[in-house]
Amino acid sequence: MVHGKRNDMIVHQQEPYNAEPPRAALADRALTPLDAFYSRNHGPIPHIDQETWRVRVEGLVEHQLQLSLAQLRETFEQQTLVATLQCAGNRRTGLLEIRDIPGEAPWGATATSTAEWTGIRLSDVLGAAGLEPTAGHVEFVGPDIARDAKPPQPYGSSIPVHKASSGEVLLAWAMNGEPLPAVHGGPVRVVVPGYIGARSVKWVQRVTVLEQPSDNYFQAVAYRLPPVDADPAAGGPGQGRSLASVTLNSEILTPDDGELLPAGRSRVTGYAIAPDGDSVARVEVSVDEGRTWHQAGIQAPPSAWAWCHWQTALELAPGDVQIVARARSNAGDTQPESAEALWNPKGYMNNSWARVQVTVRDAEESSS
Ligand SMILES: Nc1nc2c(c(=O)[nH]1)N[C@H]1C(S)=C(S)[C@@H](COP(=O)(O)O)O[C@H]1N2
Ligand SMILES: [Mo]
Repeated sequence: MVHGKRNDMIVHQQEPYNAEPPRAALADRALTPLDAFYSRNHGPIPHIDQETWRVRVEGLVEHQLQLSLAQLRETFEQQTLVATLQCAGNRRTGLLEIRDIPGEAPWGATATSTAEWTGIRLSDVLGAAGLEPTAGHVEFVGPDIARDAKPPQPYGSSIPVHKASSGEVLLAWAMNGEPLPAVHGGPVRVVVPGYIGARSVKWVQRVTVLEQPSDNYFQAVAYRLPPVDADPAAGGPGQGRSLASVTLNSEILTPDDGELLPAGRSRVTGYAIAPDGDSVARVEVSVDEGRTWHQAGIQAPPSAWAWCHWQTALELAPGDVQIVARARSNAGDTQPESAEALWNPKGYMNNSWARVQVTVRDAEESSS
């Protein structure tokens, strides 16, 4: 098992390791087992001794801190919460059908997973350090050198102080009750519920309070939505919109794309997720290209920052059938039908209708 993952992970890259699980591995499970949780890495996975690991807290603070894992555990109240991580590149394949996106992995439906995270609140650490009045953003930096950055540099990101102080942002050392595996940022990572996965910095070693957003490549250049006609190589600080919250989205988890099904009633399941602060209000499924829609049953999400699973049973007639799903949020957000207008040169944030193609055999064919 490479990096403790199932053997049937869809591996986009071995080094750095980038892999997502088969759709069925996520179906019907509020929490994703560790061996199926997608993993996104921009550099080599460091193996850090939890005894020697330290995090420094500095910048616009009254007291600089340097804390070991034992000090984090002893000094601050433990907090556990469930949060979904979702890569901004999740569902990029839908954008690749519109136009090529060189240099970016073809993530499918499952660059998203959910865990129960245990650690301490970042807000408690910032409280102990004391924020200066000019504090505007909190930057996180890891030790892994990303060679896809220009120039190559340690992976980093930042979030606004209002999010950092919200109490839901964690410095986490456990995942589903297990010590945080190295591939997911152990011994300690940041978890920013509700935001794109890129902000949840793994192996965090430095927390710096800044006036402005981080100038790290992954905050200032990548993970922005540039204007549609921009040259991807010419992206620069301040160009386009910096990504923070996830967007309203849904996917189909069973049946799988390309699956062969017997005619009759078939169970269709999937996940849906709402932007930070919102919730999924409705999921609808169509098997006639969106002419008629069936409302799916939605399971209560395991937390305010997590996906919800949905399911329905549909009568499928023999032939080639496209199953389509779309969600609506409590705020009235909807998913666009087509990915056409969503295409962007880095291939982020595809939230067009989910589609899988299945072949339905009639009863005689299946028994022969
Ligand atoms: N240090 C570090 N943190 C990182 C990354 C990275 O490459 N290095 N990748 C980010 C991205 S883009 C995502 S989507 C999530 C993925 O977290 P996971 O590998 O635990 O699923 O980690 C984020 N944190
Ligand atoms: Mo990501």
